[in-house]
Amino acid sequence: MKKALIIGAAGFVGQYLIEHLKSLKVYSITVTKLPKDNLESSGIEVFDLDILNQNEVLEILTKIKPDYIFHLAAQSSVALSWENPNLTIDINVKGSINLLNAIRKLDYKPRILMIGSGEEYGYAMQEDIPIKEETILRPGNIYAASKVCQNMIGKIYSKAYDLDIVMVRAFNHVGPKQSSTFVVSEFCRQVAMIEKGLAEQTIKVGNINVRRDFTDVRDVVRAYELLIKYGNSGELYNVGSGQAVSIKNILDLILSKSTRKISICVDKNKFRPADVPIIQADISKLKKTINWLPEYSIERTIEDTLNFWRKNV
Ligand code: A2R
Repeated sequence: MKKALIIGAAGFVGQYLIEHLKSLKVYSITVTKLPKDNLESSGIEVFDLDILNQNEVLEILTKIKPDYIFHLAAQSSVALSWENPNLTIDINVKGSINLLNAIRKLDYKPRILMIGSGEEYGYAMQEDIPIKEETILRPGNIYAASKVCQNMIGKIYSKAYDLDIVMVRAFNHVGPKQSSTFVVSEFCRQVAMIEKGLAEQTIKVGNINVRRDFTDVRDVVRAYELLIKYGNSGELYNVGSGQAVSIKNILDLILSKSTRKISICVDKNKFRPADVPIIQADISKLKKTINWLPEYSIERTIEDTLNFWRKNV
């Protein structure tokens, strides 16, 4: 049985990855979470770990000796990255360096999957859409810049120290249980509140003209498990649906599933200092390497996310 370690497992993706690995029945699973986080899951070993603590990182790796490490720990919010750039750089860049330095000290080579972001491409040229892995990076926010840096360091460490690293640029992922700091989850939450009579029948939106590439989190974790097994060492893969949908289209879809008539109100406070107009992945490299395609339609994802909030507001 392979030993899988998930770092940052209490987050959105981590919880789905745990369930996916369990369902495959070929892994012994260890996960880490921050002390303040809750993580309920039977049949797995759970440790507290702040990735900023270099000694703790080495201790856990030495103890577990994982074959595979899924590095999910991050400050993952673009909005928060504007408010707190230092924290974003600390966790995403310094945290990743702590992990890679600890791996260098081991007497064997685990394989690590490092998760970057489609945001790294930023202001891609029209002719670069859909975006291939080798496209020039033009990050448009602090979170994106931190992930560019993380993946560059991953590439450098893999070459310089011969570490077994596979890197990902994950485009927007969505699904039930996602924090409402992310747009699709927030719209579903607002609709669920309205349906329960807990909010006015108006939904507040920011810039809904931008187009993004959305993938269901359950498809994303399937891709991660295949990539850690079959991805090429030192290489980077886009993980997305390959389609770009406007936030407005998503909102229309959510509203069409609501039992109430809801109006839209543009709230300038929800606009970001800068917004990239379109992000869409070219996923041919991913498809060729792991023979993967998304299985969840955007309609299904929205329905499940809306139902999650209907039960949880
Ligand atoms: O801040 P929290 O309590 O949500 O904890 C997050 C955790 N985390 C840390 N773990 C260890 N040491 C730290 N210093 C530290 N700071 C934060 O990482 C959270 O539980 C987890 C990241 O999960 P999410 O924010 O829910 O991100 P998600 O959507 O699961 O994305 C996974 C990866 C990230 O690298 C994203 O940047 C990328 O996929 O899109």
